[in-house]
Amino acid sequence: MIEPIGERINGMFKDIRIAIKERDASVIQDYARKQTEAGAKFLDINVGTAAEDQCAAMKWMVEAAQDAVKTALCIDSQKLEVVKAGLEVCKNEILINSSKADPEALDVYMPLAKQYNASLICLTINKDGVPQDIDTRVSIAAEILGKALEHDFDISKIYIDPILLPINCDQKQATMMTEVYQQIKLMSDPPPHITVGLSNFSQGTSEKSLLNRTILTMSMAAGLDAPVMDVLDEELMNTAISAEVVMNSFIYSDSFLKAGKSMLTGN
Ligand code: THG
Repeated sequence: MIEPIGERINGMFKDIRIAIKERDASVIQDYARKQTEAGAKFLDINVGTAAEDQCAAMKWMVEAAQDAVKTALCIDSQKLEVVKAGLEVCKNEILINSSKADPEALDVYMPLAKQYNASLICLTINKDGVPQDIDTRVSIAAEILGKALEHDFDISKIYIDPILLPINCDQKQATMMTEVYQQIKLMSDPPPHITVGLSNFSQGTSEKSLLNRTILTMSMAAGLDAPVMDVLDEELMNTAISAEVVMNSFIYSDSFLKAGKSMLTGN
C-alpha cells in the first residue's frame, strides 16, 4: 500500500509560518490530527525559511505534533543541524528527509539514521546538482543502494527521491520519472521505497488537484509508493486508493474506497 507523507506542516504555508512565529501549537496539532485521519503514514515537518532559529522551531514543531498524534514524523530540512534538532526530541517513529547522494553526505546520514532507528530519504542529487535526465538519476540511485550495503543499512528503510520538477518548468520530465521509478524498483529485492514531492509538479499551475491526481496514478503504476502529498485533498487520496485496488493490492468490493481508507488509517 501507498505510504502517504502529509505535506501540510511546512513553513512555506502562511498559516504554519504564523503559528511558528506565535508558537501556537494548536495549528500544528490540528493538521497533525487531520492528516493522520486522512491516511497519512508520515507527517512532514518542515520549518520553512522564515523561522529565525530553525533548530528551535524544528524542536517545537516536533514536540507539538507528537503531543497530538503517534504518527511517524518526517523530519524535513536541508540542514543537518536542523534535522539533528528534530531527532533529539522525536519520540515517534522517524523518517529523515533528506540526505544528498554524495558519499560524504551518506557517510553522515546513514549512521545518523541507524542511531535513531530511522528510515532515510536520499535525493538523487550529488555535487553536480539536480539531474535532468533518466540515466543520471538511475546511476545516482544505484550509488545510494551501494552505500546502504556498505553501511549495512536495511534497503527497505531507504526512500529514494529522484526529484520531481514542476510541469511548467520542463514538461518532458514527468514521463522520464516513470522510467526512473521502474528502473529503481528493479535494483534490489526488496526494493527501496520511492518518494517525490508530488505537489512540486503542479506548483504555480491552475488545476493543481487534477494534475496531482493524474501524475499520482501514472507514477504509482511505475513504482512510486511514498509521495509527500496533499493528503487533505480527498479526491487525490481516493485516486491513490483506486490505483491500489486496480493494481490488485487489496481485494475489490463495492466499498473499496472505505476499505482502502481504513487500511491507510489502521482503523
Ligand atoms: N522532496 C522531498 N521532500 C520535500 C519535497 C521534495 N519536502 C518539501 C516539498 N518538496 C514537498 N512539500 C510541498 C508542499 C507544498 C507544495 C509543494 C511541495 C505546494 N504549495 C503550493 C504552491 O507552492 O503553489 C501552495 C503554497 C501556499 O499555499 O502558500 O505546492 O521534493 N523529499
